[in-house]
Amino acid sequence: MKTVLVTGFEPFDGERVNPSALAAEALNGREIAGHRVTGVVLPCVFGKSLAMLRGGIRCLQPELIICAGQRGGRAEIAVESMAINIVAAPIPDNEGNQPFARPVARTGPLAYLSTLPVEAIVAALRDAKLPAMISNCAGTFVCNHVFYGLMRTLHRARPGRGGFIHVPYLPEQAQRADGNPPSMPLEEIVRGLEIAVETSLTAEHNLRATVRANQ
Ligand code: PCA
Repeated sequence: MKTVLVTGFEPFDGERVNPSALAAEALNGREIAGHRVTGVVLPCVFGKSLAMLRGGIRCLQPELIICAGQRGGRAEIAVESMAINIVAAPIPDNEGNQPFARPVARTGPLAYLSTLPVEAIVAALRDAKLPAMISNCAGTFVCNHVFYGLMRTLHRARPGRGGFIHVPYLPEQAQRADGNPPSMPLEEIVRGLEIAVETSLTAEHNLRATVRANQ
């Protein structure tokens, strides 16, 4: 059976959980649209995360790769449209690295566009009554670094569908001393990523017009 790779990240910035890791673990082994999902948790460390992702791609040869990460403070599942060639870490990664004002790849282009059907995924998520949006910036921390590295690998070595999705905090993470940010139950995050996988495997076109009409 053909494979889909879904990745999440380990907890970072003092959190005890990362919803993207729990969702990748929940999807591991599931069959979606005739494909078997392999869920992998990446370290929240510059360099190592990308090396592990590339190792997974080499070994699994997946048809589709969706990387996910946590973006605290947002209410929506955010389907990222592009990865940018810059690293500017606002906080240290899990090994204390805090690179700043560096390119992800010295000789790479300024940006890569996601090859997921971004608009079609957002439309499918909204049809399923899940809050969803297109995001045009995945930040400048480890998620964007992995997203850029993924798109560079796909661009250079093996064209295919791949991209990045940010997910909100879990309700338990939103009980904080410094406010009450939006959150989403794990079941909805898992369902959202499942819909993203299914849409990416089945959508022939990017439904730009549909999403515009919904906004
Ligand atoms: N979110 C961070 C890194 C790991 C994660 O889940 C980010 O948005 O860069």
